[in-house]
Amino acid sequence: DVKVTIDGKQVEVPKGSTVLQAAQKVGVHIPTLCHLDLHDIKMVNKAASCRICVVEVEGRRNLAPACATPVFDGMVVKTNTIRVLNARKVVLELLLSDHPKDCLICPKSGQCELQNLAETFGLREVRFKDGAQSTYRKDASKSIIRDMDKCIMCRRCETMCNEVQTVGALSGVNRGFNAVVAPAFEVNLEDSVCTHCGQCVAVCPVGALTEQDNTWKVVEALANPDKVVVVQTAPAVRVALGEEFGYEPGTLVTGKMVAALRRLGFDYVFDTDFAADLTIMEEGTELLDRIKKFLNGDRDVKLPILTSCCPGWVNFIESQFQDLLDVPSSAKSPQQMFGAIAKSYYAEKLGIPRDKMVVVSIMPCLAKKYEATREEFSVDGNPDVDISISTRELAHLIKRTNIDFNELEDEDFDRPLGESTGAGVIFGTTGGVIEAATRTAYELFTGKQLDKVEFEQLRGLDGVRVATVKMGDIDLNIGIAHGLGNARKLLEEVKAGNPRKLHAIEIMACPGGCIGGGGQPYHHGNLEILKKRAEAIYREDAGKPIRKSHENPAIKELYETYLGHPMSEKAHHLLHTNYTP
Ligand code: HC1
Ligand code: SF4
Repeated sequence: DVKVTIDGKQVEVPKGSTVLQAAQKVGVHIPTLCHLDLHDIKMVNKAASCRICVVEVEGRRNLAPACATPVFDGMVVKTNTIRVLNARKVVLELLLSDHPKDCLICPKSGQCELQNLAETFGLREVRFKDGAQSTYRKDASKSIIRDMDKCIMCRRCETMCNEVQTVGALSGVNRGFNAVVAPAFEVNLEDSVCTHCGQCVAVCPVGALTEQDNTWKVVEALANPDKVVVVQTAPAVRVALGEEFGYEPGTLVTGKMVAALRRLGFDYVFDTDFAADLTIMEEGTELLDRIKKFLNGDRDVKLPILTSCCPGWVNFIESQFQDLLDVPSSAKSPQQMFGAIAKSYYAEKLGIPRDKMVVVSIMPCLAKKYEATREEFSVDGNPDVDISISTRELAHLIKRTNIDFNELEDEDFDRPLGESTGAGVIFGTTGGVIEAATRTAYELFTGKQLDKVEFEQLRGLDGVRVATVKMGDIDLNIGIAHGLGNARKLLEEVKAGNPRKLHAIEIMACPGGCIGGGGQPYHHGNLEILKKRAEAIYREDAGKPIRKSHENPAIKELYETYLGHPMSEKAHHLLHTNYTP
């Protein structure tokens, strides 16, 4: 270890650490714009390009960037001298000289790291304002808006997309003034290999990458007297929405969220968790089906089965592993199962035609926006899910309509499509889908009741996890990956003949699963927040009276009165899909 003094405070850090790491250890905050260290998901953006983190090192003439300067024994660093502050101010002014000044109408306003710094530094004018400004074509996919005029070339998105997600949709092209981060050949994001996962949006410090905002479409639907507007809320929303209203990360706001949705004017407030239970019925049956065939000697059966509820992941396999397209479960995602059931079973119950119903989904995810528009998820041009908005967008809607969220009394979901179990809730965190499936598969396969529904061996935040669950006389080998780079590792294994003999694999595109989705409140680099959201998910599960999908009474009724049984012809038609390159 080496001893360093930072702003008069002594600290010992391992050799090879940077000044920034030493400062963090001793609680001295040094601002960064490009640098981002997401240790838990193995992402470090080391661009060292923005220079906002400069510090003074005793004995050195030039200021040094804290993120890229290694410590040495006896080093004395000052982070807040007038020279440092002046240098940071000039860096900001230079950045702003080539940055639009439309903060008032920028989608990132209030959450922008550049805006925050400009405010902290008390910038009231931009000195270098007469130079040319770079301008780029705006680009919008179904999920994401790229406004490269606002890009500060921090390269966080590139590191996320290439190194964590291994998608390679974004990279730096051109040099100098024309340099920009873009898809290859500068095609539109929609036409690139982008999976819509939204993780680039989650780390962009400015307004260069933001979500397609669908909130006004929701306002319009709610104002239309001819429509019955139904809303579904994804499992991971309730554990993060509170952050937008000042609650500690990990606070469960399920009851307030439901109350707020009623105040907004939705006719029925339902739960994607109901459809998650339904997914387990279909996917779990499919899993057991494949296993039974395998045990009966069928060597063509596709094992491991892959979960299919994450649309970013589906996009990834469709574009990058086209030879594996018959491996995932054919079950639609809960979002889409919900839409299909709402516009058939429930519309029939209400006695209305499907096009009188508008289905809105509240999702932690940006890829859900894209998924909702996929043609196969519509009937005669009428989509099963009409509008998908993110957790952040819901928070905006609630604030826009003067609802005092913090004062709301808890309310409960409507029935029957709001009835769910703990198994549905845990879908929202990595490992949860397969744990939910295991709870049901175990009981259906063995005919025995589980003494303990928690499968701790499937939980945690390691990027790739493998565990074995005893199911009667067979050992069920389960793989879990979250983050597409980790998914790639397991897929390569499957391609290489499945040496670990996995029977089922859960994959989620976003680090952490849906709790870390691209539409969640910004974590601003603090991944402790994801851990707290995951804990909240398991708390919600533990507090549910029913914790296994096959015991959900509304699901049982749906099968008894409408679908028949899992994988029935009707279920197949409404709840299953196939994948296309
Ligand atoms: Fe998810 Fe899912 S868990 S994909 O992460 O299977 O978005 O929350 O709604 O559809 O249920 C997202 C979350 C969500 C689906 C479910
Ligand atoms: Fe890459 Fe995901 Fe961003 Fe697409 S949405 S550019 S895949 S990080």
